[in-house]
Amino acid sequence: MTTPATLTALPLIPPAASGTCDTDLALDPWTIDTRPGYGPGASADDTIPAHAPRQGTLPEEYKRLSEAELNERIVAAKRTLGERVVVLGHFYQRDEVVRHADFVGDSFQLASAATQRPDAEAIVFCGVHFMAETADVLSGEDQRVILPNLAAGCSMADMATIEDVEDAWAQLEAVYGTEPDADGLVPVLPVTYMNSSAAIKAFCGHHGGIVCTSSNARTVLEWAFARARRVIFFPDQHLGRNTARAMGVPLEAMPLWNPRKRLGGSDEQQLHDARVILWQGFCSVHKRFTVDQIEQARAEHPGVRIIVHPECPMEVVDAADESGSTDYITKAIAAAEPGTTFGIGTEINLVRRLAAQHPEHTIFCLDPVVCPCSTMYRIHPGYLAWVLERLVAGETVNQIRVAPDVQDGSHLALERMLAATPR
Ligand code: CIZ
Repeated sequence: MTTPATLTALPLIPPAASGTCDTDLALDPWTIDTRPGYGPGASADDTIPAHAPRQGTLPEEYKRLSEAELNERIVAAKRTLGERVVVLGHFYQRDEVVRHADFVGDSFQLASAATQRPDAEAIVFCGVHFMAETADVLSGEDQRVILPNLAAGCSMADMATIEDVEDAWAQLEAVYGTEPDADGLVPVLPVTYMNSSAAIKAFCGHHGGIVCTSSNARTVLEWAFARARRVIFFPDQHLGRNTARAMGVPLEAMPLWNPRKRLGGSDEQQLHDARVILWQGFCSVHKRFTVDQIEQARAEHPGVRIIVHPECPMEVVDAADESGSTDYITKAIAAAEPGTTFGIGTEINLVRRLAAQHPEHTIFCLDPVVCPCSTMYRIHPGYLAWVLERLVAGETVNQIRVAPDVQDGSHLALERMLAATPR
């Protein structure tokens, strides 16, 4: 995790890019707040659940302020609030927002950072909805977690609803029963990626299961296999598949679960043979990376070191030199010999920030088209200025509150993750 003291704003379109995936990226997020989709960027075409939170209107004055004016007002509000507020900025967030963050990191690092500031009354999470929920679960009872734009969801997290997960579980129990086998292993355990709703984390907590991040997915699967014959992995099929395959689980033992089909689309025998049942979710940013892009990068930059995120499809991970979480990518670049050329397969805001922070290397995004995370894009400095100035005025807007029973179950699943150790 880093502190962003020296960040400067970067232009939206880097010079090497060949265009953007969506002309709406030139619009301010409030112009799309009332539209039914996720907004411009990689997940624009995913289906947003009807119950997903929507942002109410942003007061007009914040829409009219220039970037410089917003910047000044955010700095002034933060100065007035002092230690009473902590601002968290995700790696995938735009630079005009990240420059105001007290901590920059991945979702779990940031949720943990919130616990290091028990004095802060308010935690302003410049990330997406599931991250703010995790911060609410881990932070103190009197702390309030604020998401500057409520419409900043996560299309991957939204691909696993609690209703569909409960339905899948009931079907699996009907197939497997609930009794441990002769080795003491239960038939199936639920494992969820951090990128899931608090309700799914709580489901895992209440059913003996666990949470994982992209940094510890292997350790967590080993933990689960020490207790269960098989796991069902929510919601990212790619992280689940890439991790399990690296552990030697054959692809035939990893059926995909389609919540719209009976038994997820498998038959009973396939489910009995399964080791990892993969929920059919995906990240729309990481799905864009291809083997062709990697081949082109190798042709144009001999010696290039290709690192992709494990949310990328399996053939992309196979074609890369390495795969790892945002934390892995950040550390690998920091530790490399000066003069290294990196082709990176993850979200564009992080890649461009790493390129700016490491002029000693050549760093580019494998996707030539600028297509940021459309839900991170929803957090604009206008919303940040608004929530901070409301705090100065003694009002909390956009608070994320996780219900007490969901908090308990999520906490349990997160605690199991923290206690899980590598074999
Ligand atoms: O956990 C996160 O913040 C994400 C989105 C991925 C990662 O690798 O850090």
